[in-house]
Amino acid sequence: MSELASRQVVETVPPAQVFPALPPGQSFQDLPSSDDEDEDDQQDDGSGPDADSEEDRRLQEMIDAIEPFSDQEVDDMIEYLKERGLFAFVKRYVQELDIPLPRLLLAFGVLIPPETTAENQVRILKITLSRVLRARNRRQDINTVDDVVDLIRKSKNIVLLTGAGVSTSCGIPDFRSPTGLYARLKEEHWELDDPQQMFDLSYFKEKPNVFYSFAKEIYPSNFVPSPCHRFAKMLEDHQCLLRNYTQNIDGLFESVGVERLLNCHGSFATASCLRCRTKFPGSAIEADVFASRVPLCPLCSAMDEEQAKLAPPVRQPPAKWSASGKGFEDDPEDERPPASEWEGKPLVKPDIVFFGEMLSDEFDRCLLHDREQVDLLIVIGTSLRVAPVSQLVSHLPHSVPQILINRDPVSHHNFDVVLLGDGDTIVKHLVHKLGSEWSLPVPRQLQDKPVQDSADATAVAMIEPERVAESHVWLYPGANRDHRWVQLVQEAFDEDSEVEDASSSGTTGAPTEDAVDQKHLEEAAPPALDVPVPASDGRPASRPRSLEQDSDNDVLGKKVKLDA
Ligand code: CNA
Repeated sequence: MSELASRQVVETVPPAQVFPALPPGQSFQDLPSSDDEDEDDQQDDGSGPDADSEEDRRLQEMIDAIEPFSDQEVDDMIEYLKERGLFAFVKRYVQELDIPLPRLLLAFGVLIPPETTAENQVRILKITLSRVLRARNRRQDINTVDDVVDLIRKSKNIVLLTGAGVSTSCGIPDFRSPTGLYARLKEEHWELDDPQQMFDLSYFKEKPNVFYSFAKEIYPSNFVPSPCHRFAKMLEDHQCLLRNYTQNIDGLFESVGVERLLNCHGSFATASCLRCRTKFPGSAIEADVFASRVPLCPLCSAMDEEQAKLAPPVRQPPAKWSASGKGFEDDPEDERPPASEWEGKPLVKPDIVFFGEMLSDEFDRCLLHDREQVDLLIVIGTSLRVAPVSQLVSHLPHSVPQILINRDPVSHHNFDVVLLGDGDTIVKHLVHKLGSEWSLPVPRQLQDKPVQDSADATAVAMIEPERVAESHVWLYPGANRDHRWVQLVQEAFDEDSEVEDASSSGTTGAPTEDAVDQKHLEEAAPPALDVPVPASDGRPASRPRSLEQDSDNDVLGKKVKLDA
């Protein structure tokens, strides 16, 4: 049976039980979109400078009414949140210590009007904590390729987070690379306003033919797993893979035998009727996929036919016709033509998660369990732009080392070591450095063919990644070295060394490595919401600072897939 059917149940507390104080029917997942926040924020009350100072006075009064936390207490809270996670934080500070939300929010620099409803307070708390979680600080003690090799060698519970980039060398395009699906869909003039519509549930219901005229390109077939897939299997064989969270739907990790696998976005292994929800094996729609045909549910279709045969022919009672003759007077709905030729048809869709669909609860369960075990995170081949999977990196304890292996930088998150370049080359280089006890398993597709690996071995041994200045960023063949983020790192570290030189001759004022992190975060930071931020003693800053925009506004799974 499929991966979807074989759910692994991990004993842990589901989020709903951690938030009993939530108003009934509410969830931490029904936050407003960033657009809503924008609207709220940008409403101009038409006030001038006088109104501004009046507003400042009002804010000051509100702040004075709240007992402030000390700097140390705020630091401890942030530390607790980043290490123990959002649910543990809420349990401790909201439920056990019973701190009123306005006071807690003020500690994080957010002042809310007294009339804010309980429901909105919870909503704002969730946004605020998520933002704190997203600002991970780099570990300064992990910088080099050798550090990465040491970490792999000694870690017992590695979490892998993988994306489309691990399968591009197998011939399956990713979404966002210059040769990826989005670029192609734009070029090839599909009837799409936006390439994401190809994977949008509402669009699918309206025009399933568009998806099915394309699906064969990503349908798992005779692809051979890449060295990145084999790397996951190697970690599993060495008993140090806690779980591979993959966003991929191509079945290649299964094909190489990885078992500790979570298909976060589902897979083609099964398909379901959108009307009666019957699940079919993926093979049932395979012929349709390759023939670019929309599969319909055989059960519903048979029932429809049966009903059509049994139903007496519809007789239009002339007395009820409208004067215009366009439809029944008492049922204007009948005048509506079907929205599309597919409306009402029992469409079958592969069980891959489209934009607009929930992820399986298993994502939450696994993440809640794994965050307590993980000792190393390796992210390979993903732009980290699809929530909620992209948020996994923020929800693991922040002190756990995080490594990125990718062609392009991921500038909205701080990894400890960034290995940029072709993923296959990088993992082969790491395996080479790990030593003779480690090797990539040969996939069954290659077992009876001469393996290129031995020829590769010499080439791999020769690889010397290039370090970007004295930073934690290393460039391998295939790296997008022209990316602005790489240049920023280079500049910041060049300045750093210049200032070091200068300071040895008496000058001061170096941008530190932190400055790079800050710089690139600012670069990637979306527009801001004006929210008052107090100074650390709880007093307001002269002008409110901002919360960064929360485009994916989720905390822990069970959420629509959004492209940030
Ligand atoms: P993405 O947004 O297209 O990002 C892919 C990332 O991989 C980019 O940052 C590239 O720099 C990087 N990359 C591409 N090729 C390589 C390479 N050879 N070596 C190293 N890095 C490389 O895709 P994401 O995975 O981040 O987005 C998640 C989407 C993509 C999920 O919803 C998937 O279902 C979806 N998707 C999956 C597949 C697949 O299953 N193979 C294919 C296309 C899209």
